[in-house]
Amino acid sequence: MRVAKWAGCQIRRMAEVGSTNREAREWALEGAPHGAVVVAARQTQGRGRLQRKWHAPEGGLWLSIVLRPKMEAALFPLLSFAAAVAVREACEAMSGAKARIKWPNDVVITGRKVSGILLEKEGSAAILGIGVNVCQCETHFPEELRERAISLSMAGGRQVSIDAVEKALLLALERRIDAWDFVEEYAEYCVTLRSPVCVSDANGSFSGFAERLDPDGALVVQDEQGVCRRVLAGDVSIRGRDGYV
Ligand code: BT5
Repeated sequence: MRVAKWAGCQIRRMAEVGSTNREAREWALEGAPHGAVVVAARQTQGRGRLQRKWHAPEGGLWLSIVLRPKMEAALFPLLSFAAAVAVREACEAMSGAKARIKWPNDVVITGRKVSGILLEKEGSAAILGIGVNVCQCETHFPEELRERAISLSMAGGRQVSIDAVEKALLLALERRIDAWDFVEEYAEYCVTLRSPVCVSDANGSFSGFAERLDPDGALVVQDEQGVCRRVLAGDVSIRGRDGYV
């Protein structure tokens, strides 16, 4: 099997951490190379976007990778789109179930979230945090997530190995970042595009139709008055009209 060249060139494995993103940020400050990875068996303070919590007990792949890509900082946000494409591919390959992307970078199977991605900046480096539910069963999720979360083992009806997901994911990620050609693949698998959505942020919410992606990853949503509005990842929460996806 092919292995990644730089993704995972150095790996710190931990039994428990607060957040792998925090560990990776600290390592980046100390000079971690491009591709350095922190993996933890469990996180006690896993983080999502917008100060949200990420539930990360044993049973999932919780990793953060330090990236020092040679590109303008303005393009950094696109790294999370590259990651979504890579995670989707790895999830589908490992579970055998169809995996899709919910804008900006959730990966979902049968409408439930199997993976989340958190991109942060640390000086000239990017810290890309990826969480994938791998072998949890339904009762391992807290009550409020049970209807909305899924693991690869649940989706595929078979045991999936966390190590195998890690290898497949690092390889897929490296390929997308090196080739920088993930936009079409993203659009092909994104269930948010060309569908009705409800967008909310700190100032309120509106309904509309997700028309397309701008080159910087912004979602262009036509509101009910026919006005096209650019929606930026990081600022908003987005739902399908009839539920999570
Ligand atoms: C995300 O945020 O989806 C980004 C999650 C990133 C997690 C990784 S794990 C490794 C690295 N270290 C960290 O500390 N974080 C990263 P967001 O789009 O804001 O979604 C958060 C929401 O997802 C929560 O409010 C819950 O509704 C839901 N959620 C939490 N834990 C979940 C889980 N294990 N599976 C599915 N959904 C979950």
